[in-house]
Amino acid sequence: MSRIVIVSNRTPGKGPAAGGLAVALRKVLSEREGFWFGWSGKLTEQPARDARIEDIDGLKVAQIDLSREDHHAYYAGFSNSILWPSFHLRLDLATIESHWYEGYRRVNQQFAKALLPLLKPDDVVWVHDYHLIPLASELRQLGARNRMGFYLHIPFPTTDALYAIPHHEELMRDLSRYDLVGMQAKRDVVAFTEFAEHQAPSTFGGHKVQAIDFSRTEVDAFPIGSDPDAFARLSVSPAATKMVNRMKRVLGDQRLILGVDRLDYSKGLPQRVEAYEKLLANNARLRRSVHLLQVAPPSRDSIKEYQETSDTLDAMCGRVMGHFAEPDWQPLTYVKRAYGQPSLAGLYRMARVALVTPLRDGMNLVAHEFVGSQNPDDPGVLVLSRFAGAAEIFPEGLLVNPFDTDETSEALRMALDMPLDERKQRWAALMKSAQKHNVDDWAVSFLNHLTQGGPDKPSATRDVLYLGSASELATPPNAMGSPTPPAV
Ligand code: ADQ
Repeated sequence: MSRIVIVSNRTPGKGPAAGGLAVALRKVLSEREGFWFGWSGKLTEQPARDARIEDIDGLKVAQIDLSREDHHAYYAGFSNSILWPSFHLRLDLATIESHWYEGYRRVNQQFAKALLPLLKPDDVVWVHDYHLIPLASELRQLGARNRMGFYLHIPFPTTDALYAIPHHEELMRDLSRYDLVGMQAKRDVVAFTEFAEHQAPSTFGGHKVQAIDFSRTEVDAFPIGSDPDAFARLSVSPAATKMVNRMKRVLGDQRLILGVDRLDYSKGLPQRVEAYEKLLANNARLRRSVHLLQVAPPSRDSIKEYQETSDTLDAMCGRVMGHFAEPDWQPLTYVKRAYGQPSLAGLYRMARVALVTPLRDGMNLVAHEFVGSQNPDDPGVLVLSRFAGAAEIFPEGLLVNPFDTDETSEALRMALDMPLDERKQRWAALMKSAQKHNVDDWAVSFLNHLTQGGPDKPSATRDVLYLGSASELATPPNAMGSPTPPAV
């Protein structure tokens, strides 16, 4: 059986994996031979060309360091100030510095040069996320003919937003060098297909560029999930119960409305607080009987737009507190730190309502984790954004337009007033869907598709010839970097 090589921006660290995705991918590597490749998290002035190979908690990991300058251009720059906002349709929040693309490309080249010597000819390479779109291209330019798959963890943009991204044509050509491209939701495949079928090649500089050929790249939706049964167990574990008891002491019989997110402008946090504010303003009877807990640890806080979102949220929470708090009642708690999965599972279980209202999101695993953690005899209600990929598989949630805070506020009221029978009915359907889309099956399904073609199926290498630059043709198509890769 061929080895699996997982590539992501960061390699997993020591200790228990933080999320379901990392657990599922570790499981893949515990069941099949292979290794994980990525950035070590270290910045050095002159990074070594070769990867360091380590055994981390029984997992084979190959990692490289990056220079500070390249990392900034690649990560905070091109990936998170251009690709992230554009793919989330927030062109207003994109900052375009043209030199970042070179750093992004350089890091992908560095990944390829360090990975190639470790690859055996029949290894299957699974690349994760928008930081590494060019990796297959770079590996193929160096002669790799392996089967390669790419999974996008964020939404695919509309064609207009894609055209706003500098070098979008090269990036799309890079995607065509993968054998399989996996998206979060059907919506993303539709957006991709629209681009693929109606490309308007740039004629900038008078050189009309040929359309990109996706005929050898399979593109499909692979909706990612969590492990709902593990969350069901975790939610009644001692650590979860400790959190539940702590919260019960504070809340008494107030009903908990819960938000759990990374602090990111895509998650719609200010709109969510505004919807809650409207709920309290329009339903005086609910004051003192509900409490909003928003858990949102800062992320990417070196980027200005993230700091601004954080400031906006601080101000909005302060406004709601100022308006509605009483000496003996607080309408909300806003916690800017991350919690481990057991504590989260406890919070999910005790929440009457989960507010999962991103303005746009790939899937959103918090929705899955909340569903998994419910008490079947007294389940909470999921208020879910239509613009999360999760909306495609969770129609039994109360689906809202998160930009319309009146609608979200009304959905909140309905959720709080929902009779037990209806809550049970909706939750049973949600749980069935969460189980059907569990993360282990997701990984197996993606890898089955990727490996299905087998060694005889030609991989997406034709663009080596199609692009036709002298440097690319200098490497014979079947030349591997090293005939005897070091043992990984
Ligand atoms: P994220 O944007 O990080 O993921 P999400 O899917 O909601 O968003 O969460 C990922 C993980 O982070 C979950 O396991 C969750 O428990 C954890 N997490 C979130 N907030 C937390 C908090 N406050 N404290 C502790 N843990 C927290 C990206 C995409 C998503 C896509 C996933 C997976 O943005 O759309 O579904 O990757 O592909």
